[in-house]
Amino acid sequence: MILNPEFECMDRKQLRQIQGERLREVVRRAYEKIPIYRRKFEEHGVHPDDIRDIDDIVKLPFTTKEDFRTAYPFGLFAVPLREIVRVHASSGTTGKPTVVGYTRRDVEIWAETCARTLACGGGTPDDVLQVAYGYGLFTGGLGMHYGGERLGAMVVPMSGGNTRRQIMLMRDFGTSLLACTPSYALLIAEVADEEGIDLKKLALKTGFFGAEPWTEAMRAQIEERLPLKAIDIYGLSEVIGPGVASECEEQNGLHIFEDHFYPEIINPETGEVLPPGQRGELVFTCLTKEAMPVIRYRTRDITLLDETPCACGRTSRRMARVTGRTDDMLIIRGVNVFPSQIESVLMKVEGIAPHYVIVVDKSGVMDELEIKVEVSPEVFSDEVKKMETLRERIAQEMYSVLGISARITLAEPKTIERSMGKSKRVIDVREQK
Ligand code: DLL
Repeated sequence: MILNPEFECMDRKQLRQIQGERLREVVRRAYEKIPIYRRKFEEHGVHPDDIRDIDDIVKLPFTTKEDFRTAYPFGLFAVPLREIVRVHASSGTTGKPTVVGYTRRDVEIWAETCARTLACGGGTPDDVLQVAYGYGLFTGGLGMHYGGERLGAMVVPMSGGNTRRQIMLMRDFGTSLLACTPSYALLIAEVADEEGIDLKKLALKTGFFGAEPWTEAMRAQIEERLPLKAIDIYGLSEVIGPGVASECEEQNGLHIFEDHFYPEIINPETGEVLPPGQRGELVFTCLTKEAMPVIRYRTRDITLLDETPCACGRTSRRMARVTGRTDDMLIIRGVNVFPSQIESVLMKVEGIAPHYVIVVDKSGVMDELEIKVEVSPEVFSDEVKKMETLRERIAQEMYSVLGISARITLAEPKTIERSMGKSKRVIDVREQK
């Protein structure tokens, strides 16, 4: 089911025209209402009159996380506070959170793009949607909640955690759609195993997983263990929350809801816009947001854009699975290492569970990489030799992919901390030294 075929399947020439009109309007509003934008435009030597169509977007300066910090808490709002009906905030790892605001119309648009997400993955009004993303300042819970209601599904607002209860209600209510982080989906599978509940007997049909990076290998595990169709969904608070892009049932790239969010891919070092198919940093412009019209926001997420047609009939460009962030790349002994590379190696090794932590430390001047990974209960054994062989196999595979050696530590089943929301898998101790 396509929720809004008029826009989701729009002829691309017509779509570009609408994007141009919306850009003109949003740029003017930002310039007139938000002093930070006016100053940035002036410093960059660009005026709203210079923006005629969507191609002119490259004339505009980028917005960064730093701008949100400067504007804390409400300096990026384009409307008076009395028109704001909701705020959310993302927990900054350092310092103040990033605050985002919505007018009534923004909330309506957001509900629609989240409903499009659900429909994109196969959701219908007949479904029961269990929302196990956190409710609160995080956008995941309330975003998918409103999306579910807008679709007409029956929404079960569980929030994250309380896993046994999640499973009980999943069974009793006939949950068919599950929305949570991919790491939490795996914890649900694990707890169901412990409780002796066969998830295969439940009504689960589709999972809407996002808010953190995951891999194809992890998708395969989730689809087998839950079992359901695992759909990758993407979004970020600065742009709106979830509901920015979603895979369809083809599971071949995430359709961007381009009539609201205009994507570009840039070279993160030079800021130059890259052609379709090239990997780089994803940049978004909100074309319709009233409260916080974010222009050319640098997400730091790394992906590429695919312009080829999709069998589902939607005409929007698709973004590839996010493989990492420009700021999550670890430099270890001079070698660039992405956590997603480590995860894909681990997922291929039989006998280990999808729970791991990456610890980077320094011993003297040398960087040290340690990967702690859990062994699955079936394979875990007291036989030192068996465990040693497994450890060596992982170390070898890791070396062949990363090009540097890593210390592999095998952990006993269920000893690595589980996450109910976004998981934190990288601990860089060097930062604290
Ligand atoms: O995580 C919004 C969201 C909620 C998306 C629920 C999907 C589902 P933030 O807390 O602002 O917003 O974090 C945004 O999370 O820049 C990415 O780095 C990461 N991220 C989100 N979705 C994905 C995904 C929400 N599907 C940041 N794959 C983004 C990889 C993702 N990373």
